[in-house]
Amino acid sequence: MKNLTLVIPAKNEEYSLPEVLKELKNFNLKIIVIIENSDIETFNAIKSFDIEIIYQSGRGYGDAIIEGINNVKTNYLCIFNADGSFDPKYLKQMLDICENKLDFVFASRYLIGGGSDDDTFLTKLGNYIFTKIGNIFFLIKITDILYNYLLGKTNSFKKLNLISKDFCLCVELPIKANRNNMNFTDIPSYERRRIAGVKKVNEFKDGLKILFYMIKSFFKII
Ligand SMILES: Nc1nc2c(ncn2[C@@H]2O[C@H](COP(=O)(O)OP(=O)(O)O)[C@@H](O)[C@H]2O)c(=O)[nH]1
Ligand SMILES: [Mg+2]
Repeated sequence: MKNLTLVIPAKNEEYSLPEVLKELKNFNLKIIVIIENSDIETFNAIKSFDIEIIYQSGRGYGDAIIEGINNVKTNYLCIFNADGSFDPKYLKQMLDICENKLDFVFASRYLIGGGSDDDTFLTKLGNYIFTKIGNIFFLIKITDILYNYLLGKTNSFKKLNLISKDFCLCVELPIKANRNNMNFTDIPSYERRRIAGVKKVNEFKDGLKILFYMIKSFFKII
């Protein structure tokens, strides 16, 4: 998969990310990891791997992904997590489905054949609600709006002009893809438990931010 780059935002992932990178060694693809410059532990844990490490100039999950996307040189890229929850066995299938036909392929935990060992009651509920809002108010035909495990054409990602520095990026992306009449689909995917460390998403704070983002976006204030 020489034409694919993984964009991996990472924050305090010194225990998980080396395991993730070891697993990815068999896949023959390019990897960009984006970290804050204060995150010395993660840097030290991954500096011996054959990857590109970028220090983000801003802060936040979305900010890291945007900086990563801007540095991709291959035709395809995939947003990938540093915590071990994304299974790379889906990458080839996602690339095959996407190549020459679609702008994006989203992985979904909620299609038959998918699932999760990492979902809590709250994240599952939140995801259900936000996915439904996406389906009903934005006519987005995907089944797992917050997972943000997606592969697509690098040019299509760049065309979206993403601006969210935080977890709102997860909804900004499909909303803008739909508004730009881009073509996408989703496939079932199983989410594994994170290897170590703690989740960075705060169900309430980030959930509210995402809700406000969707309301503003619906009324085209953003
Ligand atoms: N660079 C950077 N990475 C982040 C930030 N917040 C989360 N991440 C990374 O984004 C990915 C998803 O975050 P995670 O805590 O696992 O949230 P989840 O989506 O609920 O599983 C992980 O690889 C995190 O290390 C951030 O502020 N900056
Ligand atoms: Mg995670």
